Amino acid sequence: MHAPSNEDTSYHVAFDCGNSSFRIMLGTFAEQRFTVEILDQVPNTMLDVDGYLYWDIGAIFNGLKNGLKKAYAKTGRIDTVGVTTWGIDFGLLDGAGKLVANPLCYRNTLGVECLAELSAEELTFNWENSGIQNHPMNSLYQLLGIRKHLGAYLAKAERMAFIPDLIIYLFTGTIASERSIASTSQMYNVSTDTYSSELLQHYGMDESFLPLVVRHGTVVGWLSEELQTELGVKRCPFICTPSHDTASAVTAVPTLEKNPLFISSGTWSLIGVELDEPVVSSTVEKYKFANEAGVFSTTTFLKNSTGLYLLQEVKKHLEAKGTELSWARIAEIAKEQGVDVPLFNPNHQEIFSTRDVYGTLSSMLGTDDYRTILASCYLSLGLYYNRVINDIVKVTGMKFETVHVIGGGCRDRYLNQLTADLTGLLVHTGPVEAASIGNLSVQRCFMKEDLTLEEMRKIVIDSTQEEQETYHVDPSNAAALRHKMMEFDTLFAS
Ligand code: LFR
Repeated sequence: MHAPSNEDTSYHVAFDCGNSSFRIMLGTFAEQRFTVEILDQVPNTMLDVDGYLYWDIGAIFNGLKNGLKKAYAKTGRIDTVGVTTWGIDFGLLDGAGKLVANPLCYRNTLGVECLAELSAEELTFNWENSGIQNHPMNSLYQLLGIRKHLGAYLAKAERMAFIPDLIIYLFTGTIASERSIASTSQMYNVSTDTYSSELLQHYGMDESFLPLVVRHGTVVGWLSEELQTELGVKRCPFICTPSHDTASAVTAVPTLEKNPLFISSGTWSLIGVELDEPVVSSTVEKYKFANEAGVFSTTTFLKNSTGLYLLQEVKKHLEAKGTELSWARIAEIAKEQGVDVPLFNPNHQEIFSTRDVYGTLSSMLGTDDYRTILASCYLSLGLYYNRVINDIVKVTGMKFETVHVIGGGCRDRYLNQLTADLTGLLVHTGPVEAASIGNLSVQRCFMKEDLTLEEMRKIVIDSTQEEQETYHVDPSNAAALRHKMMEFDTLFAS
């Protein structure tokens, strides 16, 4: 065990990288509580090169370096660092350890065609050997798409590193991964907790191409000497944490109940339940759930849904047209419009692949009135949450009283209330910074090797008490919503 420094306070940094921005968070741990501060928030942008979208990893690295420097200047000591990012995407490295190109973004449709060509048997084979639902953006299908369309790019590559692995590599020189991010690739078998040799063999891939998976709580590497000099920051360890943001966020669900039901709400909404074991059955395959790997040995059994991306894109469109709306005003407009609005499936393939979300929504909904479009986005999202929660109940046989909404999206009071009214559940919200707090909690294993998930959640509960809220069902809307639920179901009947 590593002794904490002579004082009782320790300082931890979480790099929390999302699709729309990345943040450098400082977690100060004292008296069994974390105080979390955002030191920097930098917009994350995609680069459009020759029709493909790439992440600007150099800009991310620079922003994170500045943040680390800031944290050190503030505290004079950094005990540990952890990284958490969106899932699926990866960088390719050549034999000399140099990036072949910027990492491609999952919003490219590279995997769509490859997935469409697979037979039903092959799709089942891929599901059974991973426990992850077949989706064109999964790293497996992106790699097949790269092989087909960007062969030269792949020919130079000797290994891959998922985005958080890549970030840790740039800081420490060590390449390693962990189970939560590896599971988003669909090349990891969540039942055996190793990469799937069956899948790799089937698609002619070598395991040495993939980053080695190490255990949560262990040290991945130390800040490189070069960066210690460049940044004037003392040597500090980078800890293996759940580096997929969903897994970090679920670590911070503020409850001690077993199998909590959650919605991790951000650009994406991940609707699921924490389980002790994956469930890889034909029923689950049919309902298209994924058994993503969570913190330690847990499973985050979930469905990926487009989330606040819809509102982000409408907001962006309106800004480009000269209408600036705050988030509070957006929610207010949607609420004013009410629930008598047209509906759409938020996970329609067209919405995933288009670069003009507003235009696509407008033609799907048959209106160009942005107020109606906003209200449709809220209601359709809430209805989708309800549908998925009903499916979770169906396939797991579990019963729930509460759904925990965590992450930035839980600031949206109108969406929280709609979620309560539609699901009939208590909606418990917070923490907003779930991914960072979950990540920081696992970093504490460096100080206390045998820290349990329950102990971490006690820390989270105590650290975030003031921001937690509960929403109760408001029965006044019940009849209108029931009608909308039936209408929504017809969108899925085929
Ligand atoms: C959420 C998330 C989802 C993944 C999507 C794209 O932030 O990580 O789990 O499906 O982003 O990577």
